[in-house]
Amino acid sequence: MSELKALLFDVDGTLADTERDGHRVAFNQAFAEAGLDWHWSVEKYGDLLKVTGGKERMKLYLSEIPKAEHPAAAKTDLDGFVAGLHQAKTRHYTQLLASGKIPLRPGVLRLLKEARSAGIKLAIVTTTTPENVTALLSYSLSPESLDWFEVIAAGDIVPAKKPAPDIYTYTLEKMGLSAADCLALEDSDNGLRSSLGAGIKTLVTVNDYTQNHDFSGATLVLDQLGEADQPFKQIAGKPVDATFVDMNLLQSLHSNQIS
Ligand code: XBP
Ligand code: MG
Repeated sequence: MSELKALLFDVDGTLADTERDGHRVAFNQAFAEAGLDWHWSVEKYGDLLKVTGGKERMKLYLSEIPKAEHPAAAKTDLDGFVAGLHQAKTRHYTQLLASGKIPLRPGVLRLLKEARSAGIKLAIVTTTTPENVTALLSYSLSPESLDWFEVIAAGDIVPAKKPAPDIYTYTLEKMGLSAADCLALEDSDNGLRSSLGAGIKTLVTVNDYTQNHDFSGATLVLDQLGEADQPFKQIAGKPVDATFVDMNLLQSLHSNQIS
């Protein structure tokens, strides 16, 4: 049995609850700045989250609007139009993160520190744009935390985004590790399908947008990583006798001896 050598962290929804009050708000700010009458409500954004990638998400939204109503710039150069909007959105999003409004989820900082103390390698495996990872870690954690991660695999670095396994297989290759050496932490069905597609055991912490997703194949599904004074709620997976996720629990999940 391979020992646990690395934890592979998803970002949006896993490290922090970034979608509803972060990305969605930034998209709407970019739309308003561009003079578009587009506004993504909390509910609409939840529908659009079925597509990963902000540029891909805007193209999905456009596909739902009659072509005659598309902005002129979208008709002449769709990719250029979407790329320009996405750059503006990323600027708004990183400004939002700089305001410190998006905290890390419970247990994330504690688990990162425990893993580092235990000599476990860390990586980021995300669909979001690299600048967003830099901003989240810098503002919600610390600038030096960027060095905690051996690999930061993000955004367009791979041809196919989650749920394709590409971003996870890319990370394994860069780290020189096998799937059996690792455990992934995810929040969504797209993310789980991506990590499982790469053969990696996965722990899921759900959020408001993903709580009803299909998490078949996950090793454990929780409402959060928890803290000593803030126990998690187990949603699926073999019952564990822990109340918060620590390295002991992750080691036992990885080696199949459910504690
Ligand atoms: C979540 C995503 C991203 C974000 C938006 O990524 O699908 O597209 O919603 O970020 P993950 P961008 O859960 O894999 O961290 O606009 O930069 O794509
Ligand atoms: Mg996610």
